[in-house]
Amino acid sequence: MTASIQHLVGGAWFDGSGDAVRSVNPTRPSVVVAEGAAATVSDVDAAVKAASEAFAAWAATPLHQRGAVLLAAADVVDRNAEAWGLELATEEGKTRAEGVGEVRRAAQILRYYGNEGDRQTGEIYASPRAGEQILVTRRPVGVVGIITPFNFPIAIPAWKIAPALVYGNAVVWKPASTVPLLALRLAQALTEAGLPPGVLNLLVGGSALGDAIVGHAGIDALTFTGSTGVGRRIAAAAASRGVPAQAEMGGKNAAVVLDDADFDLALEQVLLGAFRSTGQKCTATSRLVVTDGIADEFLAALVARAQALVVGDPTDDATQMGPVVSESARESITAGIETAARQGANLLTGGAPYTDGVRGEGYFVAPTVVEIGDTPADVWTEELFGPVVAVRRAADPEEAFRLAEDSEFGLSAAVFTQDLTRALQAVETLDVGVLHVNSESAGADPHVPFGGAKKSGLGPKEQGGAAREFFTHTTTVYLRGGAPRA
Ligand code: UN1
Repeated sequence: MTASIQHLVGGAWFDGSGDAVRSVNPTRPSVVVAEGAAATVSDVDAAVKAASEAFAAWAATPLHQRGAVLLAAADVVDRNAEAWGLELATEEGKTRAEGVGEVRRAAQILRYYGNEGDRQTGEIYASPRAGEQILVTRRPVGVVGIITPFNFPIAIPAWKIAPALVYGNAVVWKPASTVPLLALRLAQALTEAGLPPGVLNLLVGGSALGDAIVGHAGIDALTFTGSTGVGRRIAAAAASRGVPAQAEMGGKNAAVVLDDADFDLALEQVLLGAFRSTGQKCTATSRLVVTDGIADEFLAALVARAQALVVGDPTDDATQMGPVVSESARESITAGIETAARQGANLLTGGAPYTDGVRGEGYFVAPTVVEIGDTPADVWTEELFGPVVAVRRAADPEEAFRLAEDSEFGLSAAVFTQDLTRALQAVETLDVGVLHVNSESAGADPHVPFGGAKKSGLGPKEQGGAAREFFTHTTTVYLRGGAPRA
């Protein structure tokens, strides 16, 4: 059954009056998953107005009470995890198990921030002056514009919206129009949990709608996850209006496998990092550096495992990798592989289109491993956002770390070694926001900072206590009394 896409402003759901929006099942593109009409620029005005009007009362609501709404929403999300996880797999293309896992992760994030009332909310400093204390308190920033990508259609929204709300902000949210269904579900969960009208407003539509939010004078802060180009544009627009922006952007994450690594563990984790979610994670392993002593054996095993992956309908439980999200994604990934071949890369596996059954019909790309040498190759530097890993060999660990660092991005990395000295060297050498020692490059926990170094991110990190830096600002309070009354 096709779901209908609606928008939420001021607590009321309504049909859009803009261009048609439709999401299709990337496994069977003739099947429409959700459809409706986009929200319009005038809906943005209405949403910002509703958010501004709701803001003061929400900000004045006790933190524990705001948190209680998130905790109730977490229960709704958990209760629906199986059904919504299946919808997610159907609309986005990751496997059902990953879809259900992502929905549960969203619940976990809501729960983490739901408990914020039980944590420290400010600081107190000694004053150099007698009779004075210095307090640092926190206030919400106001109306936050939130723009989220297709690849984690409920977890990424949860990790932006939950802290925004718990710290007392109001939200205008635009999810990716290619995958809107889980956005509707999350907004429904928060509404059912008792979030007051206007505190969260949801508008579905394309980039014009995003631009209208980004440029709106009533938006006090902007947070975005998605492509590097768009992230930079949003940050520039925010700077020109004098409002803070947080942008989580590209990655070209390396896994470094050293000679002494636990071979089977490294193999399994590189495979997961490269091909889970069909490689469509900003934290996916898209580069592999392997030292000469095990390179032949490791690459042969990786190719064999990649070829053995069960690629197909993500709602079939035997499937290990589903399609990419859209036809244009498939085209750009395929073009990237062709460019790699033209630039002299050695295609170890993948690269050929599927022609059989559902894989011929849907937006499938085979797990692809390409080895490159010393000559420049775009596949080494540019994010393809698909199941493609570019490999280079290194003579020793120093060269391996140098190659891992050979990127303008610095989101995540994984290092496989059993040598403590090498692990410590990686911690000291690799300039990344997230470093995994003996586990895959992807993954995030709600209670710890998430985000990139170098050109992968702008603004404060996300999740955990770090999120507070973006969704609040501090007031330094110099607190003195007077002489006691006689
Ligand atoms: C993860 O690695 O589980 O867009 C999360 C992305 C990241 C989230 C990755 N912001 O892929």
